Amino acid sequence: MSALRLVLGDQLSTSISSLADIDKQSDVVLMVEVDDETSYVRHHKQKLVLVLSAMRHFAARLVQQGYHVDYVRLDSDGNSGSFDGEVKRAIKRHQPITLVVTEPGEWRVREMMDSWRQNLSLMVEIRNDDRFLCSLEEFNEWAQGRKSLRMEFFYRSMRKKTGWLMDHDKPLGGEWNYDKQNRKSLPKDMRFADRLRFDPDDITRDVMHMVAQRFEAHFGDLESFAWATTREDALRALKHFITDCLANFGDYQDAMKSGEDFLFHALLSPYLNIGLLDPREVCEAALKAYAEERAPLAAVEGFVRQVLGWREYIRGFYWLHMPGYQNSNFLEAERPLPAFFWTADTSMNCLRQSIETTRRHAYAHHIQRLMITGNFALLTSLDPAEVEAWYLMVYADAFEWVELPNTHGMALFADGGVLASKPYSASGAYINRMSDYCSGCEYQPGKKLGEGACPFNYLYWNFLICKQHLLKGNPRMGLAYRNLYNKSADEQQAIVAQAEAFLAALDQGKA
Ligand code: FAD
Ligand code: DLZ
Ligand code: SF4
Repeated sequence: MSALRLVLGDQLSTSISSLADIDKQSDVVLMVEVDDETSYVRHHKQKLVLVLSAMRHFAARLVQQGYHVDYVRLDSDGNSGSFDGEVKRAIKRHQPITLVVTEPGEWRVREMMDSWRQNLSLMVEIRNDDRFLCSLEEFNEWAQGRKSLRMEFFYRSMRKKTGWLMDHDKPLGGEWNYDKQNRKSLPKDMRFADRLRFDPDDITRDVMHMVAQRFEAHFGDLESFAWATTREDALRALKHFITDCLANFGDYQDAMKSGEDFLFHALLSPYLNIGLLDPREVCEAALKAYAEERAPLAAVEGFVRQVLGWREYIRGFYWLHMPGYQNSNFLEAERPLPAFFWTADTSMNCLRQSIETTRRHAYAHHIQRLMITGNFALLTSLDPAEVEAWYLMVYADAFEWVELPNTHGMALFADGGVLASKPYSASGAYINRMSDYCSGCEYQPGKKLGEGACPFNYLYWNFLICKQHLLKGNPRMGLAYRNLYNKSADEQQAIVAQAEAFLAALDQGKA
């Protein structure tokens, strides 16, 4: 045999670089289910089902196409439980001349692959992951010499590079970014499309059964699993989003509504991140809808910005700052994660809704992640490492390259502003404006202090007070601090007292 080609659980694309130039006669594709990966964090049950079922479907597809696939299941005899052990066992079985892999999405796996070059007695070829629209070399070049790495400038360079939504060298419609039009609140009588969900087939049901037994104690509902696990179904999900949701995506991107878990969001991140969809085809589908006048410019630009801008930027940013990016703790946050992040047992309705959605679907949309759970973690100084582990566990789309910058940098400002120019902190007024959560809550968003006051209100001001030694000098915090200093000393004292009482109760496990 000539080459062993390892394909990981988030590399499920037939165009993956490790399979380029494969010789179907003499090469073997190795895919392994291993305890290390299923257990390095206690993944949501649905994330486990998604990855393992998609791996099994992908392997079956390769076999159908005539590839020789060596597939090791979690319960296969002799499974060593790690990529390292399984690669070594497969080398013994197949005696290859080379091992070909595509670079992984996480630093810890990259380190392991690098060690194979030293430790394995065969040639190890680690290829670039060219499923992204910006290579790591290009990103590093863009980043070099810049004082700050703001996404907006990266995004503009990617628009120029791809020519997407461009009128020669100018942005189509005259603006680079239609974000200001993306903040509408939902009209009361808004109708939502029935979202396309997928019934589990035999392969998925088998995996669900295994996960129910083996990972019983992991967080999350299992029975409501309805993610696509094949490329064909992921393409159906893309078509459904473009046809039924994209036109409204921009306007209501920041909105939240009780009982509506998905609104007009794409629900495509799990498929993009494990390789069932390609970011280029996803953007091109949106651009086609614009060209055919099925979606307005602001919606299409808003969507392309997320995929071509944010997703590519976050990936380049992760690799630029690893290893060690997670070690900073700029805001000196040390509080343990409250138990209600697992149970949703809290009287704050916005948090309850966001955590219940997460439990039901291994999904919450961006504003729930950033401005509800993330904002709460920021304002209450939750330990970044604990919060990051939570985000990595509970979402079907969570892989460290994308989870860590979003959590550590964007939501928690734990890097002190390397990613974001200021903390995404907000009081109850913002949540009330963007959602209907407050009408179902025992607290009052308009009340700043005293009994029944929304905790986000006094926690917000308390955060500014407690962190002023760290944040006052930030030019983008000027207005917030001017508003704070307009408050009398008595009012500031009352804010701190109520926030301290809340935090003390939180520390005692009261939700
Ligand atoms: P939509 O809102 O419809 O957006 C379309 C696509 O744009 C997404 O599918 C996604 O691929 C991309 N995208 C949008 N925003 C981002 C972003 N900030 N970073 C990277 N890609 C983006 N996304 C993940 O894929 N995995 C994660 O582990 C993850 N963790 C997050 C943690 C926190 C604290 C925050 C604030 C955000 C996180 N995000 C993560 C980004 C974003 O919330 C999700 O990509 C999005 O909610 C996925 O749902 P959707 O497909 O319906 O996205
Ligand atoms: C997330 C995940 C899980 C749960 N299980 C596996 C697995 O058993 N085998 C595998 O190849 N990949 C799995 N993955 C995805 C890996 O964690 C991912 O490939 C690495 O973190 C690198 O990004
Ligand atoms: Fe959340 Fe405050 Fe609104 Fe309750 S009142 S839902 S705690 S923002």
